[in-house]
Amino acid sequence: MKVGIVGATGEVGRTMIKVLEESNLKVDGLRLFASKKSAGKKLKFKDKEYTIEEISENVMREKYDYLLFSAGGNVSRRYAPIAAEAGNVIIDNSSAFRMQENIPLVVPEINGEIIKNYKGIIANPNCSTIQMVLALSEIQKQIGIEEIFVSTYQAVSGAGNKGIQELLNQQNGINNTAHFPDIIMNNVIPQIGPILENGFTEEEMKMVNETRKIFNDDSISVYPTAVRVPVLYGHSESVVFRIKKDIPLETIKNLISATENVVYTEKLLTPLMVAGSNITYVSRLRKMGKNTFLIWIVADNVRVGAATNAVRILLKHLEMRD
Ligand code: 2RA
Repeated sequence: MKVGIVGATGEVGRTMIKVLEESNLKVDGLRLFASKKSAGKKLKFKDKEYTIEEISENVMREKYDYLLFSAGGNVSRRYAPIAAEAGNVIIDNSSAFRMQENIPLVVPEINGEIIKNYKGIIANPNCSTIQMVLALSEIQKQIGIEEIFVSTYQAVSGAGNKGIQELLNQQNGINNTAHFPDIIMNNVIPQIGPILENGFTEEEMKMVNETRKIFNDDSISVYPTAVRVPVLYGHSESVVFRIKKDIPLETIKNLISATENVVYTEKLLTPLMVAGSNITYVSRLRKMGKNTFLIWIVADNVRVGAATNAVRILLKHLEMRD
C-alpha cells in the first residue's frame, strides 16, 4: 500500500504516522511531504527512517493508493486537486473542500458508505464536529434531532505545534501571544478563528454546517459557542440536544453507546484522561423536560478529531473496494 502524508512534520501529520503504525495496514511505500524548510529531515515509521521530501506539483502527479493531507488550506487547495487529477484518493484534513457539494465529508462510523469506490478528494471534518456527531449519531439515526446547543472547551493543540508551544512558553514566563488573541495561560478565549458578519466565528459555523452535511439533514438547528482553553490535548464539549419524541434516559444512553468507537461512562471524564485515545467519551447524561438531554463529550482532538478519523476513512475506503 503506497501512502503519502502531506504535512508530515505537523502535530496531525506526526499523529497520522503513529495511527498508521498502530493499524494493521500493510504500508510498503510511505512517502512524507512537507515544505522546503522541512525537506531532508527524517521521521521514523515502524522503526525505519524516511526522508521528508519537499512537496511539488510533480510528486503530486505520481500514483499513490492514498494521500493524507494536513498542511493547511492553502497547501490543500494548491496540491490536492493535482493529486486528484492523477487518479489518487486524497483525505484532506483542512477545511478547504469540506462544504463543496461534490466533496464527501466523512466520519466513517456515520456515513462511510458514501465513499465506496470513490476517487478524488475526501474531506475530514473539523475536530469539534467529529466528536459531537459521533456521540449523537445513533440518536439522530433512530430518533431524529431537532436542536443542538454546544459549548466547546478546545485544547491549544487544535492550533497545532504553535498552539502547544505558546501555552508552554507562557507557563515558562514567556508571554508571547502570536497565535491566540490573548494570553491563554490561566484564561479562556471565546474566539477560535475570525468573527464573521453574523457574529459567529469560523469555528462555530463549521459545527453548524458540517453537522448538517454529515447527518445529511438541513433541518437540524445548531447553536455553537467555541472556546479555547489552556489544555494541551483533548477537546471537551457541553451539549444540550432536543429530539423529535420523548425517550427514556436509559434508551438514550444505549443509543450513545451503540456507535463504534464511542463509550458512555458514569465516571469523571476529563481531557487529561483521554489524551492519546482513539475513543470518543461521553458522560453526564441528564434529561430536562420531555425531549431535551444534556451530555459532556471529551476526545483527543488530534487523534479522534483529525488523524484517527482520517486513517479510519482510508481503512473504510479500502474495506469497501470492489
Ligand atoms: C482548532 N478545530 O481547534 C480547530 C482546528 N483544528 O483550532
